[in-house]
Amino acid sequence: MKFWMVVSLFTLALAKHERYAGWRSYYVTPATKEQLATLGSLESKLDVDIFVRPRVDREGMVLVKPQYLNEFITAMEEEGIPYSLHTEDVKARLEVDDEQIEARHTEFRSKSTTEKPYDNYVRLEAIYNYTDGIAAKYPNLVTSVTGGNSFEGRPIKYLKISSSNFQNRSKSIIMVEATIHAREWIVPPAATYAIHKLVENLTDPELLENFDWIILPVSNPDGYQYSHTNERFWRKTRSTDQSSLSQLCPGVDGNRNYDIHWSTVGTSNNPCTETYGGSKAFSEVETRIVRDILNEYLDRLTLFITLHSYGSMILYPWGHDGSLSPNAFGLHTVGVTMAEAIQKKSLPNFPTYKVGNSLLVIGYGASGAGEDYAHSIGVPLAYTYELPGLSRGLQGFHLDPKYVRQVAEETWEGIAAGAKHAREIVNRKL
Ligand code: 0X9
Ligand code: ZN
Repeated sequence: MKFWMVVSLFTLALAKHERYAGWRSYYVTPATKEQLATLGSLESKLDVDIFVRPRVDREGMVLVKPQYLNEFITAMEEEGIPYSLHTEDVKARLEVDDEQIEARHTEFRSKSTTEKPYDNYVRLEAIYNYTDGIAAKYPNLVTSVTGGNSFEGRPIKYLKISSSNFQNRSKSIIMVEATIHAREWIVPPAATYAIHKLVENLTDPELLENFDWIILPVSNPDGYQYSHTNERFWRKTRSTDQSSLSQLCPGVDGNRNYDIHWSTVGTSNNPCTETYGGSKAFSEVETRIVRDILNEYLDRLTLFITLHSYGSMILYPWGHDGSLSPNAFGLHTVGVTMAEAIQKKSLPNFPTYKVGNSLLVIGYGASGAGEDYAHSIGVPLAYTYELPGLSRGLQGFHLDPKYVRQVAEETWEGIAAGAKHAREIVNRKL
């Protein structure tokens, strides 16, 4: 009995990434606008998953399904698009990634130290156990709030952290929202580490004296769970609506679903694409919950950060057309302050952060994004962080779990520096 249980667990583990059998990933670096457009067209033509969107002369990374491999290579060759193999066997690579995660769990177990959600890639349950535990242990400092339930009925929980129970109206509020994109697994560790630094290991009292905090570690719990159990590269929510196509292709890109130039740029109205913006703005309960928090605390919110990966970037509005908001000076200076703080703590083999307007820095326009929405309703400082991740030399689809803590720690430096500088900027009413 025991033997068969072990065998079936083993088979289950092997079957987990079966859908990625034969998949390959490629680096692509279009040299012209035309080549970039060709690559873009492959998204629908060959169902290519553009994992990192390339731009002219800037490398991207794409996932190609086995049935389209030949056509993909032919297209690259015929168009003369520079490309090179990133991963020959995506399924095997994912199995290695899993082994690394498991080995790290084992390492903690053997040391009899409790593994925290910022020490490794962890499941939703571990994140909620941690945040529930924090709220129970520090009732005078922390309140856990369930903003509502996800499409599949999972609670969407956030922590309110305050030394004055959110009653001192002279304090600025800082909000950190994370994991609207399911596959960006480095993101929840950064959010939970921020909680740790504010509650369990406060080294800078000013951060609670002058600020109240809202931290939402997983805004898309359904997608996050699904990326662990079924499809590692799942990005969207898991919702369906009445349309038959949506039944076939569930999910909406939460970062195209906010009511800010909704459904205009860098998004699609086809539910089967990764950037489907939904049937209408805020069609998703997950983005509605973030919207409601933002609106509830708007009068005191000075800084909103939405955590994503990857690319080592700090991005600010407007992401749909690359224009600058009247607060561009504040956005840029605080952005640079945050990046500098991160950089100070970074590792030599990590990429250097870039700071700037979303469209200009990431190289593509996208409407309906969280950071733009927050800024549009009046949050003076609103950013997307793209945390470090895969790049040449840092192989795999996620960073080795041994780097999780590093990313969490350096990201916290950015958030803390941002909070402090935000206060100065906003007080000066720039
Ligand atoms: O495309 C996105 O949603 C973000 N990148 S990701 O790789 N995490 O998917 C970037 C969003 C940038 N912000 C705006 N366009 N406003
Ligand atoms: Zn993202």
